[in-house]
Amino acid sequence: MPKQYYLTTPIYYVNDVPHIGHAYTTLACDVLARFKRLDGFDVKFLTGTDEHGQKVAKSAEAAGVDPQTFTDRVSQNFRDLADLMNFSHDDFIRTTEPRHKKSVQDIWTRLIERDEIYLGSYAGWYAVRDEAFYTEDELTKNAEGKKIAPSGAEVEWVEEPSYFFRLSNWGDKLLKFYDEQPDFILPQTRRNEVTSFVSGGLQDLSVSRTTFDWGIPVPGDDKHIMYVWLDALTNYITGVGYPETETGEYAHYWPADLHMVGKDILRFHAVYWPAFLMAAELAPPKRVYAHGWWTNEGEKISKSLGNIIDPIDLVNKYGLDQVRYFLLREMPFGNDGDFSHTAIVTRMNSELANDYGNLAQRVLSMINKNCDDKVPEPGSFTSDDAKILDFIGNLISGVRQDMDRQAFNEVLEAIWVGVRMANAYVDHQAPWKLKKEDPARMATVLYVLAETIRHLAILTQPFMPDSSAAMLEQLSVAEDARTFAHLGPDHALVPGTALPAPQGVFPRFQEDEGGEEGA
Ligand code: ME8
Repeated sequence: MPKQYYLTTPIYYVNDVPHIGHAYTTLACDVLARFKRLDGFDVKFLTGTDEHGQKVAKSAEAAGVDPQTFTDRVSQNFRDLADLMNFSHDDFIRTTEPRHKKSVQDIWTRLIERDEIYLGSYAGWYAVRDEAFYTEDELTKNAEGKKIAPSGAEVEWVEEPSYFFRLSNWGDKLLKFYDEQPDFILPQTRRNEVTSFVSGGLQDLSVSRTTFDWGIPVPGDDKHIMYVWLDALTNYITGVGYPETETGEYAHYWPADLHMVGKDILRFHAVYWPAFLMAAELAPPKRVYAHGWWTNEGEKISKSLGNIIDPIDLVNKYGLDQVRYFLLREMPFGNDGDFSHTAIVTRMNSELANDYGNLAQRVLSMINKNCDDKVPEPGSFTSDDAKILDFIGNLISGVRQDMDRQAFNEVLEAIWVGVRMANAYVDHQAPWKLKKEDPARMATVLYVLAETIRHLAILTQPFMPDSSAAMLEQLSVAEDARTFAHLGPDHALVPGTALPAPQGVFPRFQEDEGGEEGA
């Protein structure tokens, strides 16, 4: 039986068009989902949109349309982005769907039944931008003298009847839980942030609002709608068929293996969400990974600065797999990083076009010209041949460990050690010289290289699905022979197999023409 792996992205607010930050989080999940599928796991990958709350209601009002029409439109932009980026999610959830309303009302009822929610009234600060409550001592003032939250969002005073979740009861249990599951919050630095917040003492959390109505009504008291974060977080169990827990997808996939989020929303995922679940007597997820923040040429990305990076523009300019590669290669996952034109062009041209693309192009052209368009027949392997074949055949074990820590940049770095080793091997063996001197040895060298490229292309599939497929097609590797179970010598290329005409896969970016040049 394959082992299951359930991973999720945040569900994005439909107040705005998608930008590079949204594409980044979902890309990381997509790469992980593809990796796990190739590694034999039964994967469920969920993404979607967060459509209720005051922030979305205000955006709809500003756009002059009713919230449902507005959310239908903006949610579609996120699905279009997913198609553009070649994301392989298994489900796209919208919090306005009936299945989700049913799920949220059910978790609410479970919390009421367990006396984890009580009716009171809230008087305090609220930031619509963050959809979050703040205490006075968390606030500072901005240049205009307005009170702001640590995120920079302006706050407003709110006074209304409200239901509260007894979060104050959960501090010790959460600390015990973090202790028992040391990898629950990654990276480790973020874990310390959360534990010190929880150790500082937790207050009960307001979980309903009464001053607007764009949300899911509280069962039995429909003057109240549920706090948008309780609504939104519950999507992760709606996605696996909750409230049905005994059979079906919930029984199969829950608890989730990974909630991938940005560092801005860690507290909601690592404090509130496990507390809600434990209070409802449901299992908490296994891991929350909070990644870092992208800036644009050194500046914070914001609508008001007018420097939003549109993924559509990036893909049109640089190419899809180039963008996918760059985003996960450029910055150590977990850290903040800066997007710049120079950085992406440098990576495209040096690592993709020169190192990897040229390697494949050189080898495949030599095979095409000198080996009758067929996988060459190797003779016996020298120690140099065995060394590279052995290295490349075993890369997966380290890569698998890096992937399980979400160290995407390290995975790529490890694969590129293989790429550089292959380039050094070509230069050293100089097959073009062997053509006259020792054609049998040339065939062996080209075979070793073709086998090396087969491995590299199988390993790069999660990051660059289309380009890797194009490379595997050029080696006539069948579609059902491209999983990680096909790595190693047992599934090696069969000498004599006919190969199609070689084609460049990774073009160089040509600055002067402002576009791409065929390789
Ligand atoms: O917070 N760099 O939705 P949201 C990297 N609806 N990642 C970025 C980024 C940047 N500059 N900007 C945004 C919400 N992100 C809630 C989530 S989940 C139950 C509810 C990514 O539309 C990052 O993943 O504001 C961040 O956490 C997320 O977008 C916030 O998306």
